[in-house]
Amino acid sequence: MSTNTELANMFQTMATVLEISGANGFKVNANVKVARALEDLVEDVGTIDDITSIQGVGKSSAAKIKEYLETGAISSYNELLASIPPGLLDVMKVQGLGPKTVGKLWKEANVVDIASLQEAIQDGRLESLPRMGKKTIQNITESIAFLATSANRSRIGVAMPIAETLVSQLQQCDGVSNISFAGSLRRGKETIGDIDILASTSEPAVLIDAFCDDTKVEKILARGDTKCSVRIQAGMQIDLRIVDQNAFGAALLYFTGSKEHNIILRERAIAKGKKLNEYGLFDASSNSLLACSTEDEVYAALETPWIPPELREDRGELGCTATPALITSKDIKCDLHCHTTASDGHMSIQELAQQAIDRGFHTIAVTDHSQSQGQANGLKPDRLLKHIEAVHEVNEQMEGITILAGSEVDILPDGTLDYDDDLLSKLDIVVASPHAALSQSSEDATKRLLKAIEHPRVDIIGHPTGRIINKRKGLEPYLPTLIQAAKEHDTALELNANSYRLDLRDIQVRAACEGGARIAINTDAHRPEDFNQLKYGILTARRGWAMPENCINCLEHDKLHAWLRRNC
Ligand code: DGT
Ligand code: CA
Ligand code: CA
Ligand code: ZN
Repeated sequence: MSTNTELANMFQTMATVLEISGANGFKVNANVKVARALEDLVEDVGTIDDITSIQGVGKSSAAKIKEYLETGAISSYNELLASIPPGLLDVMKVQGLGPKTVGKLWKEANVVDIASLQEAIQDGRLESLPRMGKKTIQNITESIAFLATSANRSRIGVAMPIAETLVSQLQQCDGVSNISFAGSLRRGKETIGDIDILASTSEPAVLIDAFCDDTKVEKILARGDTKCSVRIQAGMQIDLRIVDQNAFGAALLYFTGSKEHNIILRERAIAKGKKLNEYGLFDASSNSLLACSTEDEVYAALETPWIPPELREDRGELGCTATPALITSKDIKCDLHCHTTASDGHMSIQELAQQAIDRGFHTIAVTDHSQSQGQANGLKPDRLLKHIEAVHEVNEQMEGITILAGSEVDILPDGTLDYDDDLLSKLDIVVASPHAALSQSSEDATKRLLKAIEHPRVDIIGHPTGRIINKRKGLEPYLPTLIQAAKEHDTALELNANSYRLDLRDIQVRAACEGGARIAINTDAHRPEDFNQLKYGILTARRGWAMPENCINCLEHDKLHAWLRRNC
């Protein structure tokens, strides 16, 4: 974490603690402002001479920042944190509980942590408080359960860059012949418990030193000759294992998992008079090592096609007679859900189009937010009409790309859309997404999404459930009904590639593809770097067994544009 981010988090925490304690709004806001200013700062705060010159940072905050830069701590931060029960910050993570409510729960119902919150729910203390209806308490209960299942797992978007950087650094160490990450990360799961790295080297000591001395390492948990575990600043654990070069394939297979996939493979080995473990594949009678320097060799020796890591979940993959031809990043030829500065994006239409050209896309869709998204600067009808014109103008000017004038139109809670049909018919593409009322009942959610799927002007349902990984459960519609309707009306269901969303999720993607509905893999880019999130969408699509023919972003230019006109 950068110093700027660390400090920003501390100021945000101070604001939260102050608000929980009932401090006046002015003090709270001052800290929030400093946190924002630090987050937006381009240069490292440590290189700035006069900290008060940063917009939004007053004298007393500047003194705190200085104290941190000099001593690594802020005494008033520690005092403030000590002024409330430490467990209250966990209570803050419960969806729907803001600092003011948490303060009330603390002072009026003796809630000091998640456990006492649960007690207060059970013994009825919570219900006796004002504004704590049955529905609210039900939501709190569900959110606590959700938090428990997501505890200590990092989003793949956090874990992947850490692992990729580390692997490419360690690769440079003398003697390393093979190195790869394994585990759930290699399988492309949406959340990662810990990062597993596997290597073969003639100089184990060099590699282990480099691993343990890495600047990101906060604590060495275990350090042996062939196995090390560390915890890094981001709070994640990383395991490094050094294995024999001749058995790298078997080790990679073992440590990629999943455990359930491995169990079936081991049974298959036994049935063939062999023995499979992390050290290799052996002949059961002679105990001699069989060829297993690559995974391919191990699978081949078990008369099984190589299974892509994303499928290794014991979901039928070991019944395959050939390696499934899953979708890859190279198959993606367009992005159909992106934002510009017209709503809450940070790119102009030109910049967005240039990003698409740089990525070799034939088409890019400009889909800014619709009018009810006030906080995202959603477009009122008159602004949308002008925006459509502006997009078409840029499309005329720029060579080598088709730019679609679209919209990400809100699906309102009752399933109606945020623009009227006349306006919708002026758009080249419509992505309809739910943003509000995301805790409505399953039944209502199904009706709501169904109505949007059936709408002749809708091309894609954007992030269909609205879930946010580790934060918000989102809608829980009855999927088979939606998939059937999506197939009938040829409306695509999005797999939003942003690693906070990955919505639809892997098993839902699989159900959609098997049910004959088409998916759309879009980045929902707001900034240039968001396009790099595509890989998480691809990993999730592969986990959902998606092939290029299941995805509209794989269509060639003319086929895509014919599809967009299918209801005209
Ligand atoms: P995670 O870290 O919770 O996201 O999930 P994984 O799958 O990375 O699990 P992890 O880190 O505990 O272990 C990495 C791999 O090592 C796992 O996918 C399969 C293999 N493995 C670990 N323990 C066992 C075991 O007891 N039996 C078998 N067959 N494989 C194991
Ligand atoms: Ca792992
Ligand atoms: Ca592990
Ligand atoms: Zn969007």
